[in-house]
Amino acid sequence: MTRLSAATLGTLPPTFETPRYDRAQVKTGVVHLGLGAFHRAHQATFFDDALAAGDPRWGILGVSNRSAEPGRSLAAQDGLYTVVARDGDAIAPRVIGANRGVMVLADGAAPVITAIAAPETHIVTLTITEKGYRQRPGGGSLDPDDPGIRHDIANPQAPETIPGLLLAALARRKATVATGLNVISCDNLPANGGRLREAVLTMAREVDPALHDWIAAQIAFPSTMVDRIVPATTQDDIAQFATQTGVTDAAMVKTEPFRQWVIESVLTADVPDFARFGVTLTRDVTAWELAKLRMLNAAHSTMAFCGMLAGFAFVHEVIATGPGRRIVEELWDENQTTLRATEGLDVAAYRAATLARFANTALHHKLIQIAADGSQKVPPRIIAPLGERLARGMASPVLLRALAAWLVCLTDGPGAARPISLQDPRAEALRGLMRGETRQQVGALVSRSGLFETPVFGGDSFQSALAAEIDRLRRDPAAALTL
Ligand code: CS2
Repeated sequence: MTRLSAATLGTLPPTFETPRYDRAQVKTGVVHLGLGAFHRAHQATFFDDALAAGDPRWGILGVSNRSAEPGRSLAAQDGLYTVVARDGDAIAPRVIGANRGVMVLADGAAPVITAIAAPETHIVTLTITEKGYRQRPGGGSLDPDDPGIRHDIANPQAPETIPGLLLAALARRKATVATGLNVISCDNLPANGGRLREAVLTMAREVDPALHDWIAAQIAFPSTMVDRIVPATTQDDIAQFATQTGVTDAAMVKTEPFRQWVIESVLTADVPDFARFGVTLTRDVTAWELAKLRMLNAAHSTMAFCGMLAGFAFVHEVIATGPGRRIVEELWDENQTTLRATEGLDVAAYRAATLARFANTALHHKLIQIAADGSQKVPPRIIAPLGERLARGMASPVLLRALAAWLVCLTDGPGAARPISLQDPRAEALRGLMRGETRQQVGALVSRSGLFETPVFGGDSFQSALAAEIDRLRRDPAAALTL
């Protein structure tokens, strides 16, 4: 058995793709905030492409929020790890050499601030999940009442939130190198870059108006669409990979062959030649974001909530059933009416490709993983298109089903027919609103959760229909996928 490291790199089986560049020459041009599996399987592969193309500026300093992992296992392997793309029985292992070190934010923000302000840093990428943006409950803008945001405005030198960290780092950059920077959000929320910019500028306005103006002029916050399915890698995956290849890699990430990155073409300063590595640069990223959120992500969430109620555990199991496939297709029929056309986006082809990706039996993508953080994910994926269709007088039985299934999963704890325990920062608050008989629960939720921003949800016919759907699912969760 070979343990992946710099010393063993030359001895890996020929099926392994390995870094074709001199790692000793690589500089740190990227600071990534939120060092999880998604970043390592997505953005890092594009920067690794840039290194392989002979541009040594794009090594990555990874910053993890709290966890000392994956820093520990990466350090033990000289920063190397394998991205294992699986499709059915086929695997394509690619060793990524772009990582130049790991910091843990919980150990102190100061070194991260220094790294972001360093002259050779040109890009900050972020995967901090929807929660990290500290938006108002329904999304859309910074929540000025968020305790972390209030803290950071009062103590800009000692930030607790990511927008606050960026602000502190940009203040340092302005005072030192004074050169521009690209801050590239890679999270699944609409107008992700625009929202991050608004969050940082809102805080800057309070803290230092001159800094606000400098950031507004010098720092690019492109919005992006990112796509690669990266289920949590398990110890079993690591063991199976070792058996298949003879290589042990404690930091490997499993994923699918597909990857996609669309970046709004507002980049400033130095960036890799992104287009050469398959990245789409466009002025119109919104159309792509909507397609991703309302087709792929909305289908994921629908399969997760309905699939769990019906007793399934994995995406590929749901999509292998007639009702599972049908609910996804009909959801797409509904949500497709809310998309925007843009050059290069072929929705029919996107649907077909996404269906095939869901059917990949090698991923073992857990429904419970997708179902987490519904309070952050359901508004852009389900509630927003539902509201748009409602405003146009269109019935949306599948969106309604998905919403009801989420609420049933969220509220029916131990003792229910199928107890499900969802991770969600707002779970307690939402459960607190859902008391009394179902129609009352729905009324309280719509008026007081902040999740239903537009007045279209105020009508009795919508609320009664949602209540009826919730009752039906509580009575017969096994039928949750059946339309
Ligand atoms: C998933 C996404 O967990 C989830 O919410 O829908 O992580 C999804 O796998 C990615 O967005 C795919 O690019």
